[in-house]
Amino acid sequence: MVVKVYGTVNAACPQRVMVCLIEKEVDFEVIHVDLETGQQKQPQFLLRQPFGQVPAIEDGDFKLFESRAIARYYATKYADQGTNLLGTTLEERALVDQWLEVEGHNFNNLKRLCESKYLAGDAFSLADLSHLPSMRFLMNEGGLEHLVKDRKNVHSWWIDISNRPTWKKVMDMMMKNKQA
Ligand SMILES: N[C@@H](CCC(=O)N[C@@H](CS)C(=O)NCC(=O)O)C(=O)O
Repeated sequence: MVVKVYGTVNAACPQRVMVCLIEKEVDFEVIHVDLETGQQKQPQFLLRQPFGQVPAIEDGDFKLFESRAIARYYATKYADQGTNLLGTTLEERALVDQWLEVEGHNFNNLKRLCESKYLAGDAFSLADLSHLPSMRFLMNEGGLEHLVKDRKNVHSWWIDISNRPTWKKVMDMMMKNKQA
């Protein structure tokens, strides 16, 4: 049974989950929730996500909401499949968690990239992945591309992570959805 992702491919938080599932080579389908008509606030959807937001997932009998919790769940559940997004040693894992928290609560602190290629060290991780949707929004609809381009390390990091085939797949899904 494939994982059901409730949300829309256009929104940043469901995109965080989708790119994680693609990195972990987990099949999924998107069950469209129409944010424009407020479907996410309907009583039936509030049973899945009590705050009336997307994404939420259904994986067999298991249900979960909050995009970072979902991403962490799949990165852990499929630790030996696809890209290792969590690090290997206890310390590497702690650093991934630390930078994931920073992304969730303090989005703008990317000075760390002066010290390492990726946020939690030398390897791409959940902490980098989690930035993809909000960075894309910031640089496009947000009109703040200069904030990235003016910072050499941040720019190189962005070019690297946004060119991952997995993120390009999510972007293709978004484009197709917009054209439909
Ligand atoms: N902390 C939540 C935030 C979810 C969230 O803000 N979702 C947005 C889309 S990116 C949404 O549902 N917006 C519509 C609304 O708030 O009514 C998560 O990461 O899942």
